[in-house]
Amino acid sequence: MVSFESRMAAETSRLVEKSGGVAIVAPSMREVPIEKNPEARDFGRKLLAGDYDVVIFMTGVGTRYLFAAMETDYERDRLVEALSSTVVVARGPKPVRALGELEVPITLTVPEPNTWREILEAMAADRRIKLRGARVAVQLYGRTNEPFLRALQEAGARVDAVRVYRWDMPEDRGPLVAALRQMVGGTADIALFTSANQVTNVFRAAEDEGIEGDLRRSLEHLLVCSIGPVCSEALSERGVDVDFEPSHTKLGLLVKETATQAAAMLARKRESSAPVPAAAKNDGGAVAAADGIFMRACRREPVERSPVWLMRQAGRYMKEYRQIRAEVPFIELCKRPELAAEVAITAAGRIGADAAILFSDILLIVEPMGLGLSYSQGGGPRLEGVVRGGADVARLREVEPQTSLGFVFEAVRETRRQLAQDIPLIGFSGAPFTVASYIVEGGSSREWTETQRLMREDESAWNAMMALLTRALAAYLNGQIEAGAAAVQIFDSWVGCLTPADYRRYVLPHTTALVSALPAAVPVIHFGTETGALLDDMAAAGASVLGVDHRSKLGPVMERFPELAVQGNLDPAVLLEDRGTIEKAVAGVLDEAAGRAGHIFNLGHGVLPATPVDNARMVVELVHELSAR
Ligand code: 1CP
Repeated sequence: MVSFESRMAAETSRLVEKSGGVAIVAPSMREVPIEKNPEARDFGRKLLAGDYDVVIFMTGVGTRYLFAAMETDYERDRLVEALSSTVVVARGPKPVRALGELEVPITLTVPEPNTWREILEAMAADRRIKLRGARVAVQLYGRTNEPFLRALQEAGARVDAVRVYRWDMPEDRGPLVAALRQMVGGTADIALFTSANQVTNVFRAAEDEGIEGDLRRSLEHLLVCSIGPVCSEALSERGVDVDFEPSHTKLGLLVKETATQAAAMLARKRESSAPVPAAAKNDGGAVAAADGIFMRACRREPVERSPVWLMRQAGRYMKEYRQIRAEVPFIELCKRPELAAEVAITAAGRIGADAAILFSDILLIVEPMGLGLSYSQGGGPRLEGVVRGGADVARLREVEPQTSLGFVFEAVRETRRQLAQDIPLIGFSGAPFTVASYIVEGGSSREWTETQRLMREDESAWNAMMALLTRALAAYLNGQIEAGAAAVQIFDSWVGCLTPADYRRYVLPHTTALVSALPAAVPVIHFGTETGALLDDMAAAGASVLGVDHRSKLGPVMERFPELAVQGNLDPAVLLEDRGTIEKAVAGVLDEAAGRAGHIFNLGHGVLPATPVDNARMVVELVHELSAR
């Protein structure tokens, strides 16, 4: 349940959890103290000084609030008197009523539909009003109406915008934006609105993020619950149908009654919403995560067949990829969102996978840390300015992904925008250890000796580097989630070189911090290779999906971690064999999973470059066929 409640945020969260739901708390408002409306008070001063010829009142609520703000400084009678000697324009019935209550004489009312165009026309038609050279004040509530202000200026007026705010956006918009992304990405089921102003701010945040359309679409699939008629009216004014109002306008009742009826109401709503054509493209992927088999399997819910995607499904084994790479260097490809999107979407489509993975690389994050990054002809990474001790660590720069890695978030948005609605997009990063191993070794390694040396010989430098990486990776993954990733995978590809004791001491605290910095409702796949001896400790890091390679036996892993979903684990080398061998191996993995809830079929590691694409496609088809329940 997403709650936009601000003042009672903690209380709402407690109520939701008590009723068995998962609370996504996204405060959407901050009350602005009435005396902190500088534009309103400034307006009062200038009005009394006779500085205005025309005053235009746009909204009823805003008019009342403007007066309340001015009255902290000035007597109402004086304000009304000053307005009597100006031209007073009321945009529609609501400001007319508010001005009536305040006993302000109105010079001009505006005909329907009361948009700014009618205001201009009505003023132009009124001989008492001359805009050229006039000093005009426009009362605005919340948002600025730029086109109107511009039109007034173009007509020759000198314009003051008098914006009054009762409710501003929260100081930290992060949780609100993250919740909107989850709604849009389909990882939320219920939206709880507990005031009309929340509706305004939720839509304002969505507009600022450029996802207003996505939000609207997501509200067609989510259960929309409103505390009462005023709030419902605000929603319906925005074209949002309200599914549920409680028996009384009370927060406790809203949560409780919603919780008891949610499952049935959701099922009805989803059944009645129009089916989505298979080829449909959208920019939100609203259905994707909510109902798709990949997301359901991540949550260990029952599925009609096992979802399947392949690690490194986009890459050199695929002709379409090689063609693009013949023209564009790898790093450039990662930095061009429209190309990255094309590669990710083509790959998922070509093999028929149930999920797409962002096209990027785990090492891009080292560039903003101040390390040089390049890729050799063969594709392997090379780093400059490797880190071997405390002094090197001290030189590493703190990463602010929103500025330095914005192209990745743009790639997520672009991929999500173009991807078929029913295919979720997986974001990813390296885990702190695996990224650290490249930073210390300077590139690929098979022994990781320098990494282990630093870890053991200078533990405080190691911890400082891991902590810096963890902060960067948390912001990086959260940015991908905000941009539309429905799940994320943390690749700790090389952590299997450590003993469990070393893992617990040098890695686990950092990976745990990373996982806990991510929203609980977003599935996190925690993957490593050769991790047979580490799985208990890896599970302790807190991710909801454990990725295992082909060296582990899947059945016992699933038995051992009944509370986790498990992803894996066909040997990638099998894809170089003939159909019979592939079929037997796929069936073998499915037998291990034995139809348990929470299995996501994948390879044990990435697709090998020599893999025929047809065989990758064959694996996906076989999984679909053989796992159908
Ligand atoms: O020349 C080229 O075209 C570059 C080859 C390539 C590609 C296609 C590299 C260099 N990275 C990628 C993309 C990539 N990397 C993706 C998105 C594609 C997809 O999966 O569909 C992902 C998820 C990764 C993740 C990645 N990069 C990992 C973790 C996965 C794993 O295989 O363990 C690692 C270790 C890297 C580092 C890296 N980048 C590139 C290569 C060849 C490597 C591995 C090098 C090594 O073995 O040390």
